Amino acid sequence: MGMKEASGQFTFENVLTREQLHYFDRHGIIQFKAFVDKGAVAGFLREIGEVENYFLNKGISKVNGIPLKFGRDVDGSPLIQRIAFASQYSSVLKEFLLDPRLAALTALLGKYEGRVGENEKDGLVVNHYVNTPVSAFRQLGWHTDSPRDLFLGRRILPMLNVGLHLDDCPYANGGLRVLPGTHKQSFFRLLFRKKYFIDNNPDKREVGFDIEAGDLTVHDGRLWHRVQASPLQDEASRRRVMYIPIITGAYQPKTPDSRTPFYHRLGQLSLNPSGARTSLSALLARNDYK
Ligand SMILES: O=C(O)CCC(=O)C(=O)O
Ligand SMILES: [Fe+2]
Repeated sequence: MGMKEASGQFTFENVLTREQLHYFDRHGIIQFKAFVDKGAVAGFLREIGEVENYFLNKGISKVNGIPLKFGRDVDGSPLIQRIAFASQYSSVLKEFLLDPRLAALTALLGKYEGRVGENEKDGLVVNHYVNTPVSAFRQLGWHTDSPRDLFLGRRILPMLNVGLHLDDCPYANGGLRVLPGTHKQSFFRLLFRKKYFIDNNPDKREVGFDIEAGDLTVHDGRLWHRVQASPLQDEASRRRVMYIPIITGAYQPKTPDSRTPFYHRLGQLSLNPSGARTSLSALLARNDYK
C-alpha cells in the first residue's frame, strides 16, 4: 500500500483469488473495481429514491427500531441521509442481496461461516453525504464497526462491511479512509486507539481510495476507519454508499417491534446545543453505526 491512496484495486471474477484473500487478511480492506455497471448503479439510485419518498410521505422515522437520519438536500428539500433495512422496501435491492457474488465474499471471513445480514444489525444501509450550508452529515469520525456488539451484550465477532459505491469519489474528494491492518489489533486498541466519532483528524498512516460508481469496498468491521468530508460543495460533494453487513454467529433478526438500541436513544437525548459530546456518550449515542 502506498502512503495515501491504496494501491490494491482488484477485479472480482466470481471467486476470490488467493492473492485477494491474502491482501484482505493483511490489510482488512479490499477494493473491487466495477462490481456492478453504471446501469445497475442508476437503477439502485432510483430504488433508493423511491424508498426515501415512501418514508418521507408516510412520516416514518425508524425502521425496525433504527432511526432514519434526516437532512436537507442542495435545493432545500428533505433528504434521508441514513436509511437502515432499505432492501425490505425494494424488490430490486432485495434481489441484489441474493447475488451469488456477495455470498462468495464470505470467504473473506476465513474459518467463520458468514451470511448476508438482510434482517440483522441495520440490514442494508444507505449513507448519503452532501455538503450544503445546513448539512449535518458530511463526514464521519474515526471508529470501528464492532463495539455495538458489546452494547448489545454480544462478543465481538469478525464481520464484513461491504460498501457498494454509487457516486464517483476520487481520493481528493474525501470519502473512506482506513488504517490498514488495525483489524488485527488488541481488544484494548479496538476500543481506545482513537476517540470514537469525535476524532476527525487525518492519520499519517491512513489510506483512501479512488472510487468510481459501481466499485465495491469490503472492510473488516474491526478496522479503524472514517469518512473524510468532501472539499467540494453541493452537487459535486454528493456521496452515496450502500453497506451490506456480512455476519457470523447466531441469527438475530430485527422486526418492527425491535426496540431502539439504547445508544440510539441516548443519541436523541445527549446532543447538546453546540453539537459537542463527550467521548463516551458519542460512542454510545452514535446514531448510525453498524
Ligand atoms: O460512508 C462510508 O463509506 C463509511 C460509513 C461507515 O463507516 C459507517 O456507517 O459505519
Ligand atoms: Fe463504519
